[in-house]
Amino acid sequence: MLLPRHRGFVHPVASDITPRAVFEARRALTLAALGSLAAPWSVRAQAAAKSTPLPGARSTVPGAVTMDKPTPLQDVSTYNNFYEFGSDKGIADRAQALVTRPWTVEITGMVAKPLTLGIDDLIRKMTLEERVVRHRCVEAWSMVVPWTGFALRNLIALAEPLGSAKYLRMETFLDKTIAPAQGLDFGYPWPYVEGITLAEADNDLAFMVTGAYGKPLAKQFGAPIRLHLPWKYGFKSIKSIVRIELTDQRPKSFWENINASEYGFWANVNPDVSHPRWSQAQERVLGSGNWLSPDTVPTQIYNGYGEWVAGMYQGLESERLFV
Ligand SMILES: Nc1nc2c(c(=O)[nH]1)N[C@H]1C(S)=C(S)[C@@H](COP(=O)(O)O)O[C@H]1N2
Ligand SMILES: [Mo]
Repeated sequence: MLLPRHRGFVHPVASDITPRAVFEARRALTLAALGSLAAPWSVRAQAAAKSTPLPGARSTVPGAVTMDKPTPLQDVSTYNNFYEFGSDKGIADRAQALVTRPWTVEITGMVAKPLTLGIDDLIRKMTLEERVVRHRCVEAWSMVVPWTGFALRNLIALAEPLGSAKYLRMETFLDKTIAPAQGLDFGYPWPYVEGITLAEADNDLAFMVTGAYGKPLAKQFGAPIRLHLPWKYGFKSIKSIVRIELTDQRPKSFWENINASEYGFWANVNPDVSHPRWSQAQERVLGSGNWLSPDTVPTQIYNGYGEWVAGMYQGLESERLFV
């Protein structure tokens, strides 16, 4: 991955952080607004608004849903990594070629009940919640996004993993008529693949995303369904997923196949472990700043989510846990 040209960054300062009361009122409004969208989204969203606690302190992940101010949609939706549509950040237009219906997600491998679900049936099965979380790209930029979706574990549970399963291997679509870059020979091992341990998939913070900013997921964000792992570098958060395989073999990811020395399996965020080509100590926060003098904030270990995730790595200190 190349260090991106950065445009428009600003870092949140104390006055930008939304007071809790305002934040909670806004969340309530957002969930109410979700209910007015088209089916099946609205069916679930209305149910979610009625039956699930509002995010924030009352979420299934107490305290983890941040009160950070979301990065403006305009910035997040025009600066994307989605290599299927090219290696530049301006892929949003090209990504509109993605055909998201019909779309199926297969859960296979070491499971008692292999499943293939149409995306709308899948979304109807799940209870949606909204989470405002930070995203830290390995290229040292970050953003705050209000995602809608559900805990990954709730999806995996439907397939009843066998005791022998240790990892999840996830795959993106493969179709060069939609994503011409997949037909070009740059030595990229398409389709995009990512992997995590079953323990990581079971973590409260491992989130499957089907919406953002109160709307169904825009194509450039990885519609119709993508992963978000807020404590890991962004490349682990695979977009436009079609297959999840449970396995006892550690999956080799797309980026690990391209350059294992730069992109390891664990890839947890750590300001003290530099990427071989740049420091990870600071991050440029996507926003409304001036690209000539981008504002930066210090990067936090596990992207600030250590309280929820650090325990998973106890006893694994001999592994290369960061980048
Ligand atoms: N299929 C696929 N998933 C992907 C990528 C990609 O190129 N292809 N890029 C990753 C990287 S490097 C990042 S930072 C995030 C970017 O997500 P965003 O464009 O929604 O910000 O998606 C990740 N998921
Ligand atoms: Mo990234």
